[in-house]
Amino acid sequence: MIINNIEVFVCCPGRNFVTVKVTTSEGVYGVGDATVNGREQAVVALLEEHVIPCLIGRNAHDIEDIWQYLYRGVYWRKGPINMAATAAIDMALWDIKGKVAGLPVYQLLGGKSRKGVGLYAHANGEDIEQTLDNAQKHAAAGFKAIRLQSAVPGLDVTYGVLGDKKDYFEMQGNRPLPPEETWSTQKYFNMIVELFDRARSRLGNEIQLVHDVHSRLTPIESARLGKLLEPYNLMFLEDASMAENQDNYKLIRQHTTTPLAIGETYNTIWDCKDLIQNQLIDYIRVAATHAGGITALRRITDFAAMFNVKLAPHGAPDLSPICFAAHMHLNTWAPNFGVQEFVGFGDQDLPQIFPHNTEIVDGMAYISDAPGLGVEFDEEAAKAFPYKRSYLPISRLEDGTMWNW
Ligand code: GCO
Ligand code: MG
Repeated sequence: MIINNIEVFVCCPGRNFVTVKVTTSEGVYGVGDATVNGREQAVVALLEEHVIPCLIGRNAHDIEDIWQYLYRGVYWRKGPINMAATAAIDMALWDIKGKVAGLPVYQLLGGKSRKGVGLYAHANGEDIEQTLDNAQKHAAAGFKAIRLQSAVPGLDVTYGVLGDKKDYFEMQGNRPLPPEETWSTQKYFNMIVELFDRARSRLGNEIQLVHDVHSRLTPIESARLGKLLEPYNLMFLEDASMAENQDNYKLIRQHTTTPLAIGETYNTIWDCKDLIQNQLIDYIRVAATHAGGITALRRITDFAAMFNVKLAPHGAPDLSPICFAAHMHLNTWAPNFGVQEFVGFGDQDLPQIFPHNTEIVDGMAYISDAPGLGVEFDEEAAKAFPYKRSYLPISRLEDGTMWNW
């Protein structure tokens, strides 16, 4: 089972996706997701020039050794570009191993820990009323957990909000330069408590509520927010603050019992180690694509289990259905699974390029028993959607100071 070819594809069905295909001497192939939003071609260059030449001729079954080769064997370790390249190869190798064994990847990880995977849907709106209308639609469709993001009055755009207040979902494949947005913590605080207060009145106490602060607050502001939201019993508050300095979360934790989640930008177990072992968070939100693939996430998940931290993988639309499939296998196996973020499977272009059989019923996802990852990549269909340079927005305070987007 020798690796004899590795190809990299970039397509843009609304947004850019970087897909890796590893083919073996027996003709069995596997696919992996290497998408880093706004930095797609950097991963392509790394793969083509520096990673792929080292892997041709190796045994495709040596997943762990190849992972170590790409991590330990590289002097310039870690980082999103490097770890996304490693991740895509790793996913493709698990896909191959599953196909050869005739088993879905979750069986190789240890089998099922649950019947299905609980999802949280996104509700957003141009005002609180519209956000809650959308949340009610998700609840009526069976979702038990819902993320609420509402436009901040007085700001032109708000993270996570669609329509006229559009932010990151729309036009993703058509931003040749980064759009600029304004942030005001004061204006945000004037809206956010009312959002959750009215959410509990409208939606009742059964629905789990999630909110993404998207790192806009300082640690003491996050602590205050967590405290203000305690009466509304959130499932978690996500990215309350940046955590390059992991001690930030000590400060937040001292002040609030609102559960905390972080990790979508993390690339290795080292980025989450202090937060997990000091029990400063409740959910770890790493993505298989950005933190080194299935091999790495399995290790992070086991480590997190020792400290009552649950796995809640990132599920934004810039992660391809291949990454979603990798998460489905991890979530189906992980004894300490929490919840999976879910934004739908896109319009018909996406399912046509990445066909799969995951079923969604009543806010739960059920994995298919197809061998490997259970997701395909249709190279021909992808050709109709060529790469377009596109950036995420950047954020500034009202006086023009650069801020965290
Ligand atoms: C989420 C994330 C996304 C990111 C996006 C950036 O919780 O879903 O915060 O919305 O902003 O993935 O590429
Ligand atoms: Mg997030």
